[in-house]
Amino acid sequence: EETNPIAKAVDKVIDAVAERNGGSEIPGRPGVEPPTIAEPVEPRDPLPPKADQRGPDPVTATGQPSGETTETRGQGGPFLTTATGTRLPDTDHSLKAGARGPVLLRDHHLREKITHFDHERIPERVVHARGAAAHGVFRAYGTAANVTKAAFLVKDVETPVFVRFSTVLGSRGSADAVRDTRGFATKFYTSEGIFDLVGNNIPVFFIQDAIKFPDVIHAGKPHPDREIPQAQSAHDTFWDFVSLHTEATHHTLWNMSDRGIPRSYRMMEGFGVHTFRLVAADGATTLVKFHWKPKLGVHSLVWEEAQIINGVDPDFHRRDLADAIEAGAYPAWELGIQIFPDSGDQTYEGIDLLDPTKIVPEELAPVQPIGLLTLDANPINFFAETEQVAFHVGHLVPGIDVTDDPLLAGRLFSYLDTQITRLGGPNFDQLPINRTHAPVNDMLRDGMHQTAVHPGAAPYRPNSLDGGCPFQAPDGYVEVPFPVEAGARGRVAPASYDDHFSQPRMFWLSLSPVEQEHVIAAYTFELSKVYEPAIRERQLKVLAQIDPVLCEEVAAGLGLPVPDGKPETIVDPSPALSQVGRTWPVAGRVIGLVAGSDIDEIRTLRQAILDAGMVPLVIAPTGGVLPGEGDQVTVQRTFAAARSVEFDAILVAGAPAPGADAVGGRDAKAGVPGPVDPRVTLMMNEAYRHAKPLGGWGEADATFTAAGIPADAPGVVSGTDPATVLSQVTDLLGGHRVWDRFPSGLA
Ligand code: HDD
Repeated sequence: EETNPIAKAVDKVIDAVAERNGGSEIPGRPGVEPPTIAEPVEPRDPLPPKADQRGPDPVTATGQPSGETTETRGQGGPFLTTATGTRLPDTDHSLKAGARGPVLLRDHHLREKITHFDHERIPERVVHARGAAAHGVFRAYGTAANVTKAAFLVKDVETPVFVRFSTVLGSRGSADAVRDTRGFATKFYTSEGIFDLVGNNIPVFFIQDAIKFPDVIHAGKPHPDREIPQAQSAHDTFWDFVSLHTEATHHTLWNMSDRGIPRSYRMMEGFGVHTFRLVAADGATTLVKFHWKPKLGVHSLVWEEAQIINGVDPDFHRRDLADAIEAGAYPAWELGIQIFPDSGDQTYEGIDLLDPTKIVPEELAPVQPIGLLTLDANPINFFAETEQVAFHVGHLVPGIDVTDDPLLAGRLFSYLDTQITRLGGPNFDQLPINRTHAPVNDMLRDGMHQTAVHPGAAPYRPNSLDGGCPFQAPDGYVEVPFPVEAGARGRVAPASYDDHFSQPRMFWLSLSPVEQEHVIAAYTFELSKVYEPAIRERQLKVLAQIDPVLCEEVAAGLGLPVPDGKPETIVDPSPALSQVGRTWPVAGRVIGLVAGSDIDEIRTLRQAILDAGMVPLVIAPTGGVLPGEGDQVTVQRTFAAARSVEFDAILVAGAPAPGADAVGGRDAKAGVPGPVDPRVTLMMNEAYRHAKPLGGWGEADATFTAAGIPADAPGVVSGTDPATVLSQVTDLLGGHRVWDRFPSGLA
């Protein structure tokens, strides 16, 4: 029968917990004794990975099937040993001369344990240090077969993938919802070798030449003296650099737009950024740009919400991705390509395809779908998979070639190089998560952390000792013999690279008034954090080149005069760049349900929300279960733990909550009659200001009034029938937010 995947997953978890507890059910369920979680006194099987978890496919270091299973890997056995397999009777006490005597240096187990621990961390990535990843599968539609011979793009071929999302600037422990670019890196384990598409959620880059990468990153990272601020661009060095280096204008504008604060990794677009060259079976070549289009649509947080999230739940995006996959609500993206003829000059409609600060509007070159990516399993071990995965733009397969984009050229060097430090030597390709699924017959030998045992005597070519093997493959990877433009050697760039403002203007003009307002607020916020007046003034001059209204509004916010200067180019907007105005699936959206005293009503609504593929979270003054007859309803968020940012919409049940004096009222223990609990008022008020759909029935109006929410405000649904209110709120969620609620002085 067809049931909601989330409901199914919840049942699965309940069953698994029940089984682990020896057949009894989970606490909070009818007639169940709470389980005792006692320390086992004899070995028993470890818990297997949960249903939502999968590790890298077990292949050997040379790509052959290993015969290994997930269960046989790591810490599966009953008895503790040293790293070399000697059994240990005690790991809780150091070896001492007498109970109160000195610890002895000869304690090899103590030394091994502490030494290994001392080296548990590896250097974090110099950029994109904080990330979250998942396993999945890519299924090709076959529609790219006429432009590329890549085997994984042939119709119906399924390719395992591992995808890592990331922020760029923050360190490993920083918060998720910062204003930043997001990485979107995909490893395709194809039958012809690994293909890595190492992209971002923003289709352009700050710089046109890789030699500037250390500059832009040094400017964006925290100040070198005090290491402040963490994981953000709102500081002097960043704005100093981008106001001087105006080729960064386009990317910076995207960062200041809603794209800089995605609602979820599941709701971001991804872009390969550079133009790539595809090669068909007959040798014909085509230029393309890669796009990932999320099935759930492209959605963002609002800035205040993002800031609150970073304190309340710094793991917001990481948790959201893992929870969705665990619940069976698998995120999916369509891979698409924009196709351009491989003309000699590598331009399209006057746009330089080798300039990574430029896009080609979708209205000029539609994105043509070529396959579907579905993420369906969480990693088993964060370090072994998410941390040790090594992406490289030079991991290419026959049918996909790079272009002469100078940004890409530097990247082709950087990724391999950085992994050698980060992963401790040149054999990181042998780590389980990085192993190709294609057979490996390289002649690379030895080195730190070599795990393959290479047979044979002749790792060189030509040889006769190993029968001449491996032979060069006639169908192997060949670089396209594209002619190189003749010219004098020099540190130069083409004239087209000087246009830094026409596309930022196009992006600005493509946004809806609400989105433009958010951009103005973002620039005003960031520049307010800049101490040096000269930098603020200089950046205003840059904004004047994008748009006069943008510049005036930000100048007004900063209390600075509007500089001279105006846009010099006339451009058409690209409506595809706006995120607002369409309707999207609501799968996985989180609805907060402020419980009333009618437990039947809450039970029914909870189920209705689950049936719609969304996630209900029951909110009540205190934890435990809601009092009442029949199946119990567990409270998932107490007033003390609930904060608006966790919910996409909030429903307030009509009758007063149990233990409260009014709807969402004070804890009965406080015994104070009257006003709505201030924590509920705050929650509702924030949700209102963040333009989230709100609903309530019966006495819920008291809560809205206490939170300063006008009864007739857009997207506030009051009624008498909870089911009708839920259905209207669900419709509103399809548009992500109640956009009319933002004040718009620009329309
Ligand atoms: Fe990069 C990591 C994306 C330009 C040098 N980059 C990294 C990651 C992503 C990108 C998603 C994280 C991969 C992961 O999850 O492990 N980078 C981009 C995009 C760029 C770009 C879309 C421009 C179009 N990057 C870029 C340049 C350079 C680098 C120009 C150097 C010249 N990037 C690196 C790196 C990193 C990296 C230093 C750090 C960690 C790593 O590679 O594995 O090599």
